[in-house]
Amino acid sequence: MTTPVETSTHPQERKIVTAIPGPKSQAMHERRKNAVSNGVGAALPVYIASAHGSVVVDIDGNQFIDMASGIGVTTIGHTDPAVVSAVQNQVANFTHTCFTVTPYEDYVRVAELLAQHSPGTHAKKAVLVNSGAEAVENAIKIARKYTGKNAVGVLDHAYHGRTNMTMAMNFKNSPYATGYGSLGTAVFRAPSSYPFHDGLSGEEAAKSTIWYLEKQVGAQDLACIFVEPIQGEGGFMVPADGYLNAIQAWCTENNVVFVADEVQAGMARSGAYFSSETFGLVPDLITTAKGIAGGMPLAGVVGRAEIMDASHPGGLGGTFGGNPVACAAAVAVFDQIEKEGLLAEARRVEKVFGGGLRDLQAKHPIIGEVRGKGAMLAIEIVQPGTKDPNPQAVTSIVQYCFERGVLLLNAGTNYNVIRFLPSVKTSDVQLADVLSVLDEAISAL
Ligand code: PLZ
Repeated sequence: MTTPVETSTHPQERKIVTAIPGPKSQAMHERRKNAVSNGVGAALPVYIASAHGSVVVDIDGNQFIDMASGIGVTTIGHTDPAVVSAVQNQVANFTHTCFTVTPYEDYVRVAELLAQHSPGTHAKKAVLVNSGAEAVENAIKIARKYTGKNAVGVLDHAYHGRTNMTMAMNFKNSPYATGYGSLGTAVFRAPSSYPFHDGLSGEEAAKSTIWYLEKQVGAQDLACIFVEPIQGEGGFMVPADGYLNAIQAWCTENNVVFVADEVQAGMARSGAYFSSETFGLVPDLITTAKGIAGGMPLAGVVGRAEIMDASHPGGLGGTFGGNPVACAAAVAVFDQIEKEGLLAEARRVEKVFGGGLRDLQAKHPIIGEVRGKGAMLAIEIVQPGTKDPNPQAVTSIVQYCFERGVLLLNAGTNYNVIRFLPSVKTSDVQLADVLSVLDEAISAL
C-alpha cells in the first residue's frame, strides 16, 4: 500500500534527479513487459508515484510539469482537494448499486449539470457511461433510434475511440484498427476543415463536406454526423469560421442528428464548458468524458430530450455507467469550475501560453502554425519554409522536454503536431518555464 501524499507539500516545479526513465522506472518497465499486453502503448514510460496540481512525481523522485493531463483528463489539476474529499466520502458511503437497479442522487445531479452547462435552452436529458468511446457508441444508438436511419457521417482526421464502431469512425486505420478484423459498418467519411492546409473558408469547406456526404450516402439514410469541434488526436485543428455552423444547419434541414464529440475539447478546457459554445453551436447531442470527473472514469451523452427519449426503457445503460464515486467526483468538478472561475483560467492559459507559442513561432520557422483554444493548444511542426510534416523533429522535441521534466504529447495524422493539455490551473510561472524548455528543445534540433 502506498501512503497518500500530503498535497500541501507536494512540489509544484520540475526537477530531474536521474536519467529519464530512471532506474526504478526501467525496472518496472521490464516487469510490465512480462505482464501487460504489447498492444498497450507507453508514450512516456516513467512510473508515477504521486501527482498534485500540475506536477507528477515518478518512482525515482523526478518531478514533471504535466502538459498532458493523462490526455486531457485532469483539467482542474491532479488531486484537487474538493474532488479527493468527494471521492473519499462517497467510497465510505457506497461504491456501487447499479443505477439501473437501485438509483442514487449524484447520477441525476450530473445529468442536470450537463443539461445546464451545455449550449441551448431547450429541454435536455443525459445518459452516463464509462468511457469516451462508449459515449460515442451510445450517441449512435440514440440517433439511429430517433431518426430510424442507419448511416453515420464522420470527418477526415477524426478520432472517436477503440471499440468496434468507433474504430470504423477513426480517420487512421493504423494503429487503431490494423488487423482487428471487420469493423462497424455504415460509416461514411468526408473532408473536414483544416485551414492551415486547405486554405478554404468555412463556407467552402462545409460545401465540400456536404457534397461528399450527399453523394456517398445521402441525408435520407444518414442518422447522424459526428464532429470534434476542435479535432483532438488528429492535431487540434480549429475549423474555419462558420464551417461547423453550416454543417449543423444542413443537419437540421435534413433530420440528421448533429453530434459534437466533446470528449477531448469539452469540460472547461476551451474556456467554455463545451467548446461548441465558442463556435456558437447548439449540438443535438454532445458526447463527454475525460475531464468531467477529475480522473475518475465517467462519460456521457447529453442532448435534446426528444432525441434522448426516443430510446425505450432498458435500451441504454450498463453495470458501471454513472458509478456513484465517479459521479461524486463530477459534481465536485462542476462545483470547482464555478467556485474557482476555471473558465477564465482556461482563457488565461490561452493568452499566456498561446502568446508564448506565437513568440516561439516568430523565432523558429519549424513552427508552421499555433492553434487551439483555452488550455487545448498545439503547434504544427513543418520542414522550414514548407508545410510538409516534420515528425522526426516532434519526436526529438518531446524527448528533450521529457528528459528535462516536461510531459508533452504528440498528435496529428502525420505525428507532426505537439499538443498541450495542461490543467487550467497551471501557473504563469510554470507555463513560462515550459516555454523556455520548449525554446531550448527547438534550438537544440
Ligand atoms: N472521442 C474526441 O479524444 C479519446 C485516446 C488516446 P476514451 N482520446 C484519447 C488513445 O490512444 O486511446 C477520445 C477522443 C474523442 C472519443 C475518445 C475516446 O475516449 O475514453 O478513450 O474511450
